[in-house]
Amino acid sequence: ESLTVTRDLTIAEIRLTPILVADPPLLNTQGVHQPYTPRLIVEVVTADGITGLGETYGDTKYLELARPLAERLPGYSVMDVNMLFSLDLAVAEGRVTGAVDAGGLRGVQSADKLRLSVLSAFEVACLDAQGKALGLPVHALLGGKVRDAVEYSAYLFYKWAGHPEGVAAEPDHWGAALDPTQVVAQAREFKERYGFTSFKLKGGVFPPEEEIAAVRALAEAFPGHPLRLDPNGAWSVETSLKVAEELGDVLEYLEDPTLGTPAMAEVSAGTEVPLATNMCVTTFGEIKEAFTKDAVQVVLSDHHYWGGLRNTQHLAAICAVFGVGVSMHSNTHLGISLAAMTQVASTVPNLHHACDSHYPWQSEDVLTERIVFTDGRVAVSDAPGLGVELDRDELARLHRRWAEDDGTLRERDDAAAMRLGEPGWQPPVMPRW
Ligand code: GKR
Ligand code: MG
Repeated sequence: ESLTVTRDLTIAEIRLTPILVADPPLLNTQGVHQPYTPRLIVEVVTADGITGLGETYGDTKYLELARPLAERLPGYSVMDVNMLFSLDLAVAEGRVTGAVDAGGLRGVQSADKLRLSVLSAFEVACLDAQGKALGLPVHALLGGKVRDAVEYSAYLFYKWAGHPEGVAAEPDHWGAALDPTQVVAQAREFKERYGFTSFKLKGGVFPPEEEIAAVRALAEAFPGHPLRLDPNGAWSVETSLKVAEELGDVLEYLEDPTLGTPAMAEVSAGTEVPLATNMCVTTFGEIKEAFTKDAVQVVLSDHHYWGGLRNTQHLAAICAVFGVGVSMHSNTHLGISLAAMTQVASTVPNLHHACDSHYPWQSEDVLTERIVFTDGRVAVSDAPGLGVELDRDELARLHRRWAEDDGTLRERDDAAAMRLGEPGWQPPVMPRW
């Protein structure tokens, strides 16, 4: 059957919808998740009425970049993805300040990274529209899938039972997780509900001995299951090496034990435990130093800040050349991002570690059907585009929540959320331990 495209692929309209999505009180080294997290939903509409979907961070700084971009794109084709990345967006030079990146959980905060985080949502939306126009899944546009399902790991968090008293929030059923027994109970529920067989624990919350005990408890409860611990750089080199020694027999990898490539390289030189990162290698410019110093053995892409699905493939190719592993980490996100992760992950031959996803923590989504994990995997959709459909009522409801917010929740700020429970709390000076 020949493929004939008779549709007009010109971009007629871009719709940007900032939303606030419910988020449980998940703890990390920078504080705790706010009850609602901002996300931005991007719709690229073609002259023929095809709508492509994208999703990215929704803090004001991202919105401010997305708006002028949205005005410039009508008239271009959804096929013009390379052009999209060459558009000169007016981003402030130098480092971006402020809480926009949740206080440093995702590495260097540069203007270019901000630009790429916004562009990625437009790239994904264009790919979704292309796929819908051609009747092809996004993975086919990326060269085709090499697997039919993508494996994810359970993403375990220390958490409070609920957001602080008096703070408007959606309740969640997960309960508290503040010690090894509760962490194991959380892991068990993840396994029962979604079939995950590998586990990542977000650390950097309690002193290392307590987190070591939690990982040990997981190893005992789930023998042979791959385990990771990610303190987001909260430890010194010395502490990192101690943790590596104590948990070396059960860890698949340690994720960002310490901050910065030189310190990661020191840890790497002193242990056989592989190190993974989504903090010291977060841009193409950071690769050379890290790989030359053998600072990391696995790079975790985030297609948002790496600049989309094609850049994620470029990253994977570079990692392959250097014999460095590649996988993906996540932030609070909805189904459009999960669909995009799954599509690109299905095309990466050298993806040998389960990706992690926050998705099970999100009780809300803007899709008509939630994406399902079976045996810890998401089946790779072969439907046109990303294979997902927007639930306009939910989108409108979550947008109303954003519109009605007094501005306090429009910027993700985990430290501010922490202060509501513990007045005066400040993010620790790193390394904390
Ligand atoms: O959502 O608390 C969180 C995570 O700590 C997230 O912000 C990180 O970027 O999941 C990420 C990670 O792997 O470091
Ligand atoms: Mg991480």
